[in-house]
Parts: sequence; structure tokens; C-alpha cells
Amino acid sequence: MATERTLSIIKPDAVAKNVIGEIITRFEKAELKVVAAKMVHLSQEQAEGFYAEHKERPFFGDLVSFMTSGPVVVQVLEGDNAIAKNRELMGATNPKEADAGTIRADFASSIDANAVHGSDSPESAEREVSYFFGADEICPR
Ligand code: IDP
Repeated sequence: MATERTLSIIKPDAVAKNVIGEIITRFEKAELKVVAAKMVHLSQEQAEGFYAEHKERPFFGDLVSFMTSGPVVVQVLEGDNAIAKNRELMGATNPKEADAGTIRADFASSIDANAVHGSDSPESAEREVSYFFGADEICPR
């Protein structure tokens, strides 16, 4: 299995619920390592740029206003198969469809306020990691 890096965001709803630590614990228990981390209150421009692929979707405005509604925790996770593993830990986009025991099943309240983001492919992981972190901000372990 290949060692990969993926971008994780703990979204404003989960930060407001004070479950940052519980979510990071799930990553660590699954043998994903945090190799970069910061708390950011995204600007409108940052959120729009990050979600540019969804620009034409009807929910884009709501997504950007939600993602700028409070601080988020942005992290780079590293480990075997990290991209798919993180998506499995997260669960389905809509928490009503998320498997029991996933982060979204346990902490998300709606499809908008769905607790976490995770890169969905190697290409998006590369783009998303470099969107938030310079090479000198990532600490290989
Ligand atoms: P993902 O976060 O599971 O990868 P994406 O399809 O990339 O899901 O969508 C990005 C984010 O946009 C979702 O996490 C969710 O917060 C929001 N979103 C996606 N689809 C809808 C929708 O149909 N209505 C409202 N928000 C949506």
C-alpha cells in the first residue's frame, strides 16, 4: 500500500461542538498521522477558491457561507492509503446516509454542516494540500 497525504478540514460545526480532539483521535486510531495543522477562519475568497469545482452547483453559496461562519482546523494526514481511509472514516456526505460509527454519523447534523472535509482523489489531495500549506509547513514523521 502506498503512503499518501490527504487534506482534512474539521468544519465550523464540529469546531463549535468542541469535538476537534475526538475527530483527530479517530484519525490517529486508524494510523493516520497529522503532519501539518492549523486553525483558520476562512475568508470568502479562500472558501470560494477551495470549492471552485462546485461553483455552478445550487448549494455553492450556502457552502461558502457555512465554511466562513467560524474557524476550521485544516490538517494534512499521512499514512497507508490515507485518501480512501480518511473518506471511510468520514462516512457519506449526507450524515443520514453515513454508516454507523463514522465521523459524520456521529458528529454531523446536516448535509451542509457535515463536520469534515477530506480529499477525494490523489489529484485533489495534491491541489488541496498545496492550497493551504507550503512545503516548509509539512513535517514528515
Ligand atoms: P464531500 O465533502 O463528501 O466530498 P462534495 O460532493 O465534494 O462532498 O461536496 C462538498 C460539500 O458541499 C459537502 O461536504 C457538503 O457540505 C456540501 N454539499 C454537497 N452536496 C450538497 C447538497 O446537495 N446540498 C447541500 N450541500 C451539499
